[in-house]
Amino acid sequence: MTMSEKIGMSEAAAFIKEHDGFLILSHANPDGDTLGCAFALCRALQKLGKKAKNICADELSHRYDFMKRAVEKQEFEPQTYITVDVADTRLLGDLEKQYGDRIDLAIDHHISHAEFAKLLLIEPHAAAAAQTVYKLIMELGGAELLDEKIAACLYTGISTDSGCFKYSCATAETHRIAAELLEYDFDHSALDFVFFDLKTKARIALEEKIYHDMEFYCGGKCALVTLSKEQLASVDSEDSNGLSAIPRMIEGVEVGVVIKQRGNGSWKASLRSNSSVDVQKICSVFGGGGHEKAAGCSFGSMDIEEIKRVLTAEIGKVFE
Ligand SMILES: [Mn+2]
Repeated sequence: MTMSEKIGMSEAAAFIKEHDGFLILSHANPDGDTLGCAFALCRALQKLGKKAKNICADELSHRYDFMKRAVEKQEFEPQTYITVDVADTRLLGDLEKQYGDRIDLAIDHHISHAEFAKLLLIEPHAAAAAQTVYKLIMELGGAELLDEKIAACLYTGISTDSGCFKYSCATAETHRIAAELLEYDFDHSALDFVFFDLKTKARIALEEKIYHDMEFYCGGKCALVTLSKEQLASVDSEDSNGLSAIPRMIEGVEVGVVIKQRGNGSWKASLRSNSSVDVQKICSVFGGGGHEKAAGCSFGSMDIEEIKRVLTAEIGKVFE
């Protein structure tokens, strides 16, 4: 077990300048933040004359093609390992075994960050890890290093993690960084359309099912929906992202819960809070984690009725 050291922006920049051969790792079931960070940092490092590439355990949706085009394909033996937006090595998926214990620098914004890397650049109040990567890139090369491709990647990270700037995690700093990014020439409106408005027919059918099957607990303060692996089979993983936001859109609901079944039969619950309820705390009871207003936990292959019972009982405690 290596000791982790928390560092600041200038130390992280110094570390990067002293090293080379970077492999940047994103979390499995990737989202706009982990990929936006990885591709933006990769491009910035390549522009600094470093060898850099990034990987993810899972395949990327075509929505991220513009990010792929931002980096050059480089072949080399990695020497320096950086994770972006990865709260725990478990979230690396199939990459955990090979890389989990050799991460040099973790750049993250999760309160529940597991401190697995030698160096930690953690900003727990950032709406997205992309905010931290933005500051790191500015530290490395300033506004000249940043360009429209890096800006588009970072903007996507920030917009997707903040629900298009709607979530309470979107602070003045979030908006200031986004404003700086918008100085570069990329079509943010087209990105927002693709990431927030555009839906496949399979996704619409799944949403229909969610509204139909919604259950209410805690006197209507908790809305819950379960999605079996059969129900999820019709959509790809990209289409099943963001479903967790749906139950909490109902008036009177303070905690929204979506429990999805994985291909192997195990269940994963995603909790979203509309109020002062700290769902990170609730999920930690079941070994999970995340943020105050968005968190998750896993239940293995337990009986779904039992999962619903223990989870809603725990949620009910905060309303007592
Ligand atoms: Mn994130």
